[in-house]
Amino acid sequence: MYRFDALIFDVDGTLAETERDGHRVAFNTAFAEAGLDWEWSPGLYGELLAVSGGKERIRRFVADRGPGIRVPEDFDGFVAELHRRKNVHYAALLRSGAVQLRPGILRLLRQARAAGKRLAIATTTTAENVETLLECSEESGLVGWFEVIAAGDMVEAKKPAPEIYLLALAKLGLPAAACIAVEDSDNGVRAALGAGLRALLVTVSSYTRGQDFSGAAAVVDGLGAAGNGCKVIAGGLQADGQVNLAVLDAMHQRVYGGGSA
Ligand code: XBP
Ligand code: MG
Repeated sequence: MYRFDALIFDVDGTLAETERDGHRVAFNTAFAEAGLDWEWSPGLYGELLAVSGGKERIRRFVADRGPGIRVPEDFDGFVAELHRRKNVHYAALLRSGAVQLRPGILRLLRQARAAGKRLAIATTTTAENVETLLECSEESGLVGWFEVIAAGDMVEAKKPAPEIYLLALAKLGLPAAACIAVEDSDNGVRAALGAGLRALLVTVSSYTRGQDFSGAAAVVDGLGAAGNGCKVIAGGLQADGQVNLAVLDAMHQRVYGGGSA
């Protein structure tokens, strides 16, 4: 009944607010464990998020600190190990319940599944991190709902490059016009648009408020949940407090004017 075939979701900031109380805290724990005196405050972390990808973020931080900073000779190995330990701490945080799915996510996923829509993920983080996040939700077996998980180092260039979305589309075997993408950041918007995904909804997250989402079909402050309705920021959606499949279908129609190819 709806004229699109699949929903493709970003993860960090979109499925859940993972950054401040998840990845950031885990990075700091890994730094302390490695004997480094690095501390990423919530504010500094917001600036560092301009670089997507945890390993890439560490590299940028080191580069920005200039020649004064002492790093081991095997810099690649050092970054890889720090990042591996960060993800061990991140998984523990997820299992402790430090991060929840955003309001309305499960509602929309359940509706999509009931309507036979295909679900995919296109993320900068690792597949393991995605799986742990989904496994920690109240919906058991949620990870199995996603037919495609395009993640992390499966591609050479991370967002804002379009590669991860192109990979998700290739794995789905669908043209961009048959899909709706949901993102939370400017880097994500550029990646999705670069892959031709014009039916693109932005659900702004705590770190991305105020970013430039030009080109997105619509911008909301969330998907909305009972007693916690969403606000439409741009794009004129008739969401009436909650983004559901009918709202997304209307957005898709507006972008493609009736055809889906
Ligand atoms: C999210 C990211 C990720 C996470 C950490 O971007 O940039 O780097 O901060 O993930 P997006 P890793 O939401 O656009 O995918 O440390 O596992 O890379
Ligand atoms: Mg994101």
